[in-house]
Amino acid sequence: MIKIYGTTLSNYYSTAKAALVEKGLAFEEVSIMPSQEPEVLAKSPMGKVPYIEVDGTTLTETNVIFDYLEDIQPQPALYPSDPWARAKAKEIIRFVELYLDAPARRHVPTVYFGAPVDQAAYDAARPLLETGLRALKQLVRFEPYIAGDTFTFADLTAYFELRFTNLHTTQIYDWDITNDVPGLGEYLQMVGERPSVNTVDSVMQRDFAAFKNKS
Ligand SMILES: N[C@@H](CCC(=O)N[C@@H](CS)C(=O)NCC(=O)O)C(=O)O
Repeated sequence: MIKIYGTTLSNYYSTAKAALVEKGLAFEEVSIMPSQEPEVLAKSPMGKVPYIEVDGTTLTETNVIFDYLEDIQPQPALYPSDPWARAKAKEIIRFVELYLDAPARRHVPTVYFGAPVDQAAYDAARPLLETGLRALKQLVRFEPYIAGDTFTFADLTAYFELRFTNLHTTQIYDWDITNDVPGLGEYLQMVGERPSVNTVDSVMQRDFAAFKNKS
């Protein structure tokens, strides 16, 4: 059985977990925080979560995990079969990760752990996020899904990573990014109602609230 390692506080962990749920694959969750400790690095070379373990070996990077899941369990398909449409879905995934999640992530110490706002991050991340949103606006389809008329891994990525981005922009800049991309707010609401996403997100929200209460 596939084991998925990480924490329910992680948006990427939630993305990969929702992909397993969508695929109808049996899996076991192992709770672990990202870390640079040797035991974690031995399984996840960057110390990040999520990673999955199959037959004693591990695989990292959420979009690589997507590809593996699609190969071992082709149905229900979570990528379009047409090569161009598939590549366009992957393009959205890449943009969300590199140009939105990554700059927003600079504020994790503040948003997750209550550290003071980092002025260098404050100044650097905002223009990057503005550029990322402008770029994303060119790619999104909302027909009704982000990459077209079928639900794909790009929707899982968009839901968890853009909500993560918005949590950070709202708290740090008082900036709701759903106002910048027409249709984004309604789209996120629709995806959030999907059973796989709703189930995984509810756990993430519950655990995040408990984590914030404790810290
Ligand atoms: N590119 C990675 C990103 C995963 C990631 O950034 N995970 C966060 C938790 S949401 C993490 O492990 N952060 C700790 C770190 O960056 O050292 C993926 O696609 O899985």
